[in-house]
Amino acid sequence: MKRRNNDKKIVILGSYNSGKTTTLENICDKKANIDYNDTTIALDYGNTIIEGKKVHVFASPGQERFKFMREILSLGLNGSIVVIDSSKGLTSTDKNIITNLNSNNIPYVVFANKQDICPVDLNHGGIIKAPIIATVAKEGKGVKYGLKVLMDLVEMRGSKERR
Ligand SMILES: Nc1nc2c(ncn2[C@@H]2O[C@H](COP(=O)(O)OP(=O)(O)OP(=O)(O)O)[C@@H](O)[C@H]2O)c(=O)[nH]1
Ligand SMILES: [Mg+2]
Repeated sequence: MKRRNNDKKIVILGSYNSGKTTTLENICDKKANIDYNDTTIALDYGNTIIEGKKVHVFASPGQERFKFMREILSLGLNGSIVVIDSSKGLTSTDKNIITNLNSNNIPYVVFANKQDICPVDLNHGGIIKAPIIATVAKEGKGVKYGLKVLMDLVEMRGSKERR
């Protein structure tokens, strides 16, 4: 990956099977996956251009045994999308991820995914300190809008830091 100064790095996190790979596939123009039997075992990568800026998007594996990949992929990130399976709610993995993002002050959005099988329940006990966006990743619903919301947060962070 060629990363220029203005390029942004976004990492998609969340529990096993929540829809991270599907989300990446719906927001990126170019993409590659490393998976086995349809579950991500290393990473997914894709990129897209938003308002003239290149955005590199990585999706982590959800299985707990690949937690180390989540940590490697998160190095130097500008922002994160946490994809939750709304039919399961917030898992302990999701809670750990969100707590980490909160304490490191990283811009993020939460995708309440699989709204087609479970209509929105946005009351997640108050730990989410970020916009929650209803998505149906497999139909591409809400995902591009959600990325745009995240990129606005990332931009706001950048302009605060430049002040
Ligand atoms: N009903 C429904 N199914 C979805 C949606 N998004 C993804 N899926 C399905 O959920 C399953 C898992 O999707 P993936 O995108 O592979 O999930 P993942 O989070 O990358 O999974 P891991 O990499 O194994 O953690 C697949 O069968 C998808 O087709 C959605 O919005 N609605
Ligand atoms: Mg995956």
